[in-house]
Amino acid sequence: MCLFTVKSLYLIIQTSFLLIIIVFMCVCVCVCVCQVTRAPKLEQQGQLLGQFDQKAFLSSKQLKAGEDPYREHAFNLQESDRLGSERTIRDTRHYRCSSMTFDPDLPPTSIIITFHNEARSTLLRTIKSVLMRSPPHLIQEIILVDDFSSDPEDCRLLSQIPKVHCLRNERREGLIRSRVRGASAASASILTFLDSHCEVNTDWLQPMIQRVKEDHTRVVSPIIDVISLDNFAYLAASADLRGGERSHCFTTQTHLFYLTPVIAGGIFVMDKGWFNRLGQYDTHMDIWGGENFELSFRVWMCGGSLEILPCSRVGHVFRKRHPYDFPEGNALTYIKNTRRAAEVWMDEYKQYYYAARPSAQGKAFGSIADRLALRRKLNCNSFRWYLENVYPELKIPEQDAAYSLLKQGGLCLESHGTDSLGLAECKSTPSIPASQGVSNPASIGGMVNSTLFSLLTAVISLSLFFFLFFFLKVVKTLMWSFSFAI
Ligand SMILES: [Mn+2]
Repeated sequence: MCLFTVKSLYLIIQTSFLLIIIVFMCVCVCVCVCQVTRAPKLEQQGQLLGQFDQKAFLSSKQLKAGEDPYREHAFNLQESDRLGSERTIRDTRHYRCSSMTFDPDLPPTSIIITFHNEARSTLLRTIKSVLMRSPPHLIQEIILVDDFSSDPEDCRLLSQIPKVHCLRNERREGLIRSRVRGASAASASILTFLDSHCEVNTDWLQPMIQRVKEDHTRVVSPIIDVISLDNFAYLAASADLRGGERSHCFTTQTHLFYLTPVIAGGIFVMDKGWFNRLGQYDTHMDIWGGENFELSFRVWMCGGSLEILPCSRVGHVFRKRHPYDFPEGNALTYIKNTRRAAEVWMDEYKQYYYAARPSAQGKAFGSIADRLALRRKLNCNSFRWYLENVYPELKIPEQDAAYSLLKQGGLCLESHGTDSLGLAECKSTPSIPASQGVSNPASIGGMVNSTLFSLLTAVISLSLFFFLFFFLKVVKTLMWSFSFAI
């Protein structure tokens, strides 16, 4: 009788221990690995969208049966439409980011999104992700600039969403002049430029506004995660910037940032006064391309700095080709824009730009007199200063024909021997040492950080489990020998 009670007690203890450990492990793994953005409640949804009828907006422009889903937007439109206007995505930040604190009095920002014939589902997802994943008091307004899309209805309908205004260009102006128009209309003191096929992640905005509030000359960018153009999977980009080297990572209390010589340019936050003082953008640049170099050189050389904040994450659909046409041709526009950047900012180093792009010689690029005057007025540093102080790792050809690389998201800023800088899709180069981060897929680095904690927890739980298992085995044996002794 006594033995029976002891045995059942032992069984009960054993089972409860097992159950507790299994539940504990499941919770740990779920909380840490599958951390995702929170879905908004239904009543919140109503408040977010006001009178806007998202079902009607999305359903009136669906892909027809048999149509190539990649044709119009260079991404899988069918998959984007299937996802609808919102979804939960994985929180790709380092787990320590979620414990960061911010000033309670952060200033609000105007979000500026320019678009040209964007797919309705991706554009609406961009807007909704901003409304759902930003503290409402930090969003002063969302300014859409419709760069003469074929259907003016997109702009009109989206203006029905609370806080959203839409400006429509009367002719095709390109990203640069559209952004300047949006910035001029902005009423907040901080500007946030966003691409039209993005999804912002948990607490993306606060780290960037915090850094700009502390010092208005900082221009800050998030880590840009990759949204697959085929299946729209949200993939974490590597947090290892500057070729996997972490020496430029600083922390001030809890705020993590990397200084960067160039930003990708699609997504960044900048003080409006500083944006205007630095001469906004070079509005003689057309459509797209090169403006990120011009802005990056100008910010650094004229007294500001560029940062990437690993605790701020925004997903972006990287595409392999431009889905829209350039009125003067893709290559000509890119050459005109980059040539303007080189002529105004690169001093004697522009020879390397021409060495890499001999076709740029003799191509028209318009007058740069006003930009040179701006550079003099702002008393900016030389390009040599920029190379020596901001990007000393970049070996210029006359010193060393070494390979240098800066990576963000799926894009790489590369210099190969005598080639000049260029932002393009990352090429896998097996001859480059792994330490330079080239052969590592972009998604792995970022995941390592965020899953390290969960792996550790799992290992501890497993050890605990085996320890208890063997401990109970020993107890069991002892009990048996004890019962025989009786
Ligand atoms: Mn884009």
